[in-house]
Amino acid sequence: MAAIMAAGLVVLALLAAVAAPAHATDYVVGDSAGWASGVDYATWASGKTFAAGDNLVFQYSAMHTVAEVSSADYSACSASNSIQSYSDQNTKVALTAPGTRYFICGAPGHCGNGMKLTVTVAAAAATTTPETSTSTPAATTPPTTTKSTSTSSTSSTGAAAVGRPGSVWAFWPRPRASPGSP
Ligand SMILES: [Cu+2]
Repeated sequence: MAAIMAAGLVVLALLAAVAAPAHATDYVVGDSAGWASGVDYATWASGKTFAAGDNLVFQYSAMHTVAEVSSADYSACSASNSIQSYSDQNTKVALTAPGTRYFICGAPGHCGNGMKLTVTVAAAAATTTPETSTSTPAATTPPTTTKSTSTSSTSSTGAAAVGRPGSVWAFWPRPRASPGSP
């Protein structure tokens, strides 16, 4: 009886694992090891794809903290200018936007011993960025009297290009040779 129930739980867990990745994913940093000393977080993050909308979950004991820092402070293991710092031992950090995030432990010496994590957040999977190339005309002539400088500079370069005969046709795509010849 107990074995049957256990098997049923395994099946449910497998179904949940398969169904999960469509939406936001909570990544427990370090998996079962959590946020602790002696874990290689570069290896932990290497096989994962973090997308905007996912979350990092830091689970740690009272001897550790989580500090989100800049790239420079990440390299220097400095938590004194942290962007955000947490010590509640169960911290969920939302990866809201694409980019690179840097986390270190604020306890003295821990970051230097490898307790640091950087993740690269990709754009959300089904994001269709609209083509909003605002091509506003730049012909906003200023009302002041400084328009003579701009017109003279453009006219001089334009005259140089026009002055070379055949310069336009030099870049015209020539017709290919007869098809079939190698
Ligand atoms: Cu620590």
